[in-house]
Amino acid sequence: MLFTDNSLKSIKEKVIANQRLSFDDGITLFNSNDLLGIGYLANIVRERKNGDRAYFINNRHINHTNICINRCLFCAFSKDKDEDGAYTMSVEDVLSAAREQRGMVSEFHIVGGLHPDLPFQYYIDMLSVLHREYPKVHIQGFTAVEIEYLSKIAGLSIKDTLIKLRDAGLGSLPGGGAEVFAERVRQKICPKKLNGGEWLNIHRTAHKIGMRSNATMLYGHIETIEERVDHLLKLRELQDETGGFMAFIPLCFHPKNTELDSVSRTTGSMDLKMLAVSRLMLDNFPHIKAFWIMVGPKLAQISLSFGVDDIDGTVVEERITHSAGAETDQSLPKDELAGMIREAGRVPVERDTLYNAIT
Ligand code: V47
Ligand code: SF4
Repeated sequence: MLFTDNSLKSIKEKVIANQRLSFDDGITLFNSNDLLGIGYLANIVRERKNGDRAYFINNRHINHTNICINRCLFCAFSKDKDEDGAYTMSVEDVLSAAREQRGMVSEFHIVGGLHPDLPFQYYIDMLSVLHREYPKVHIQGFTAVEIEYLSKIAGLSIKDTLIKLRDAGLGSLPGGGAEVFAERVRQKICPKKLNGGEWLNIHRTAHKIGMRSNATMLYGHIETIEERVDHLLKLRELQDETGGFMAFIPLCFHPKNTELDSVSRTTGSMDLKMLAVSRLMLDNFPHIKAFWIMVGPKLAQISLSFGVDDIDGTVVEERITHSAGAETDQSLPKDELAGMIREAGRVPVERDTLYNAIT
């Protein structure tokens, strides 16, 4: 591989020797325009960890309410309680949405806004009825932001909140709500949200009770590359401590219908670089996921040669990115996901939430 950027040479040596990259290496990678060079390096790590396998999951997203007291500036999904388009699904509605799949999925992915009035029991009931009817379907639900809010409503510690939710059927936590950990950024784009340390602590607590989780970063708005690298290193540090993260999912910002609509959409080069640099910096994360709903199926496919080993799943219904102008479909059938992967020269593996292959 011929590198067009000489500054990548020392990083190449570290990657080949399986050595950890530093903060400065992260900055060098983000500053480099040698996309093929970066992708080549990320592919080495990807193949070392996951061979030729590329994962997808047969899942169903359910967003139970869009009413949210936080109103983050980057969010086009949330509404105030009395605003047009505000909705809240009853527990019965959630069950009906789940029944549309007739139990054919292996995961329900449930996230929503911070509703001012719903009691803790609503969440316990939702999990209980889903778990009773579909005991084999893994429920991945509630971002750290929601867990913190639920702990306040329930008057319980984070640990006891997680245990109560787990007893009702919760299997793992999704990676949302992380945004960018830097306080400068949070003050500007999500001032009411829990801070970076609190997000990390909720995942730490989940991992300590044996619950696995994912991590995300929302990029392509006002963050600097230093803030991106700092975010990745904070995740890497927690993963060193607990080993509880499964996948990292960089989420590209969709500005339409948000308070930040003057920001341009991310480009293909930025998305691929973000995915590849994540693979290189997060040496202790087993999986890097390109959420095809956000980056688009075509780029998700190409990313399988740039560090990515997972393209998420069938999804079925997606409101968060589509409220913010995503032009992707809301669902892709299993055989199309598998076909995309095969055409990219990888071996499709249908997985469950915990990355066990479904045969
Ligand atoms: O927390 C909100 C982000 C997240 C926008 O864990 C936006 O496997 C882009 O976390 N443009 C929710 N992003 C989605 C999420 C997720 C998705 C798929 C898989 C997993 C996983 C997690 O979406 C939010 C926020 O960070 N978001 N608004 C927007 N306008
Ligand atoms: Fe609420 Fe989450 Fe949207 Fe922020 S990103 S406004 S917390 S739904």
